[in-house]
Amino acid sequence: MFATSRAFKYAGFFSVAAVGLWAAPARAQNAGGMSGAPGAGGISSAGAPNLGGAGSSAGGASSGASGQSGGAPNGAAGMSGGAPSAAAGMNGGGTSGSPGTSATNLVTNGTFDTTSTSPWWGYANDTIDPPAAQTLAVSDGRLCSTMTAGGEHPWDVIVGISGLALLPNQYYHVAFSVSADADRTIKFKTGFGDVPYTDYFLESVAATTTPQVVEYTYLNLRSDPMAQLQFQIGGSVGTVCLDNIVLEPVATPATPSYTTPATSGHPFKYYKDVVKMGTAVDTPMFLSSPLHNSIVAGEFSMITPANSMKMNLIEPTQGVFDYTDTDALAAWAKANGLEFRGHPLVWHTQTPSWLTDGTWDRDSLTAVMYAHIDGVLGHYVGQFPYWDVVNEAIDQVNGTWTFRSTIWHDTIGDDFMDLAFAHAHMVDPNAKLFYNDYNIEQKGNAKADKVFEVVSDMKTRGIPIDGVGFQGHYYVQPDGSTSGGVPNMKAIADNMARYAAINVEVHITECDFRIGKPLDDSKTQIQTKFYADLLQVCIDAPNCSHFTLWGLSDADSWVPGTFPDYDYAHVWDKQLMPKPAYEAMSQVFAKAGATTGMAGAPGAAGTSGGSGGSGGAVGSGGTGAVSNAGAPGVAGSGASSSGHPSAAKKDSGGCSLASSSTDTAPWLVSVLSLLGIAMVRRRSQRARA
Ligand code: 9MR
Repeated sequence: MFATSRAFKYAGFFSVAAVGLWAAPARAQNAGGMSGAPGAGGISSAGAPNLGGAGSSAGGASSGASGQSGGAPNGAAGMSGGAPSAAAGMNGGGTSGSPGTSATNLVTNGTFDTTSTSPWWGYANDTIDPPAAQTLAVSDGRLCSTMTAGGEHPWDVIVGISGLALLPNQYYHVAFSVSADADRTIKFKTGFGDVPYTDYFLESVAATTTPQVVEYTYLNLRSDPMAQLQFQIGGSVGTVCLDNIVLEPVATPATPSYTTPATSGHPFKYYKDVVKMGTAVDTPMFLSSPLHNSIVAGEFSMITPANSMKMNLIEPTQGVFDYTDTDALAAWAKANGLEFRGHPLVWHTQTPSWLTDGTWDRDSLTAVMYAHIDGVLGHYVGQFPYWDVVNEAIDQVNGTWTFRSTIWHDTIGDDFMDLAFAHAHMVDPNAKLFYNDYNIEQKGNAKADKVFEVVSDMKTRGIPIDGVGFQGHYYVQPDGSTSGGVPNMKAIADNMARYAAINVEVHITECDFRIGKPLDDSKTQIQTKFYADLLQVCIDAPNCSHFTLWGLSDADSWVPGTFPDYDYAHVWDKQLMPKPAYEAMSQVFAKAGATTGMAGAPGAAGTSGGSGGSGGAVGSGGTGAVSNAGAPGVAGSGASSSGHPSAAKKDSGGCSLASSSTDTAPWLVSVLSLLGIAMVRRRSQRARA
C-alpha cells in the first residue's frame, strides 16, 4: 500500500529547513497515524511504493537519518553547490552532461524512452483542502507530473521509485534533469516513505522553465534493500518534468588538501592550548562534502554533532539505539585527531514520540532517563571528553525564572538535573559534564543569574557538574540595530569569573551570529567584531578552554530555517570561503599565542602570510617560539600543543593567559578598516562589472 498523507507530511517535516527548535516534537507526533488511500487523489501511476515489511526493517535504523537531513536547512546544496571546484563531492546545480544511463544505475526507466511511466509512481495528498491531484505521463521523453492541485508543501505531491538497494558507507551519485512550467522549488531525497520516515539524503532544488541537470554525490550510511528515490514537487499547481535520472554507487571522493588562509599561517587548531576551537557538524552533509571535511580537519580541534545525538534520532524506539550517524562522525573525528562533544543527553526538544506519548510517573521516567544515559553515554564511554548532560532546562514560567516546564522536570521533579548528572558521572566518571543553555552568557541577565544560582547550588551539594556551556547565539537585526543581539563582553567576562570562583568551567558551545537580511558591510563588520571579541573574552578567562561554532558555514546553516529573516551567521560563507571574522579570530589567537611565547602573533611579519609565525614570536620574545613558525598549512597540525606547553591553560590545569582588555584591540580596528577597504573595492569591482 501507498504511504499516506500524514506519513508524507512527516517526511516533509524533516525535509523542511523550518524545523523549528520547538516545533519539532509537536509535529513529529502528527506522524504517528496514517490515513488516506494510497493511489487516491489523482495518482495516475499505479505503482506501489515499498512499504509494509520493509518499513519496519528500515525503521529503527533509518529514522536517525531523517532528522539529520531535516536538521540541515539549505543543506549541502549551498554547501557544495557553490563550493570551489565542487570538492570532488557534491556539486548541486551543475550543468554538465545528462548521464541517464549507466551500468550501475539503480534506477530503471530513468530516461523515459517509451510512453511507459513504470516503475515510477505518483502520490498526492488527499487529506488537504483542496486535495492535491496529479497526473503522471511521459511527454517528449520526460516524466511529467501535471498538478491540478498541488497542496501546500513539496511533499504533498511526490513522484518516486521504490525498491532501490542502498549499501552502507557507500557514496552515491544522484543526477537528474528537471524543468517546470514556472519557477518553483522541489525537493528530492533518497530514503524511505513509511513510518518512521527517513531521509538518507535530501535536498532542495530550483526548477525553472529551462531543464537543468542536478548532480550530487553523498555518503549513504545505512543499508536499505528497499529504499526510495523521491521527488517532492507539490506546493502549487503546475507541471514538473524529470529526465535522465541516475542513482549509482561511486568511489569515495578524494579529500582536498587544506592550507589555512590565516595570515598568521596557523589554523585555529594550532592554538588549541590557548582555546580549543570546535564546530558543530551534521550528517550526511558533513561526511559527504570533502571540502567541508578538509576545512574542519584543517582548522578545528573538536566537533559536536548538530543533530545525530538528539533523543528522537539516537533512541527512536524505546530501548533501541541508532548510533549509525554518531559512530560515523566519531570515527571521522578520531581518524582526524579531533575531540568530540556529546550533545545532548537530556533535552525537551527533538524527543521521540514514544517518550512524549507515553504515560510516565517519576520512577518510570527516571528509569527512562537513566536508560537513555546508559545507552548513549555508555556506548561512547571513555571516548568523548565532554558531554552536555542537560540542555536548556531554565525558562521563565509565570514571570519567574525557574525550571522549564518539560516532560523531564514536570514528571521527575526539580531534582531531575541532579539525577541526570549523578547518573552520567557514574557511567563515565572521567567525562566532563556540562549544563548547556542560551542567553546565560551575561552576568546580570535574569536567566544567566538563575542558571548560576542553580549550578552553584548543585556544586555546593556535591552534584558532579564540571561546566556550563554558554551557547552564544547572537545577532544583528534586519534594520542594523544591535539592540539585544550584541552582548556586553564585560558582563560575559564577569559571568565566567564567577563560575571560575566556584570551580566551574565554561565552554562557548554553540556560537553563531546571525545577520538580519539583507546582508551589508556594516552588519558584516559587527559580526566580525563580535566573533573576535567573544573569542578574546574566552581566551582571557582562565576557566574558558573551548569555543565551538554552531556550524561551519552559511551553506548548511540551521538559522534560515528557524529565523527566516536572518542568515549569514557563520564564519565561512555559502561558498565555504572564510569571512572577515575568520581572520579577525585568527589574529586574536595569534596575539594570545605571542603573549605566551607561541608563534603567529600579528605584527609586521605577522600579517604577511607564511612568515606570520616568526613575526609574532619576535614580538613576544617567546622562548623558542620562532622555531615553531611555519609555512601556512604546515605548522598547524598536531605539533602545536606539545611545542608550547607554556601556552597550555585551563582545561589541563595549566597557567592562564595574561589578562587583556575586552575592548576592541587596535589590531582589530585595523582588520575592520581593511575589511572596509576590501568591501569598497569589491563594490567598485561589482559596479565596473
Ligand atoms: O542545529 C540544530 C538544528 O539543525 C535543529 O533543527 C534544531 C532542532 O532543535 O537544533 C539545532 O541545534 C540546537 C542545539 O541542539 C541546542 N541549542 C540550540 C541549537 C539551535 O537551534
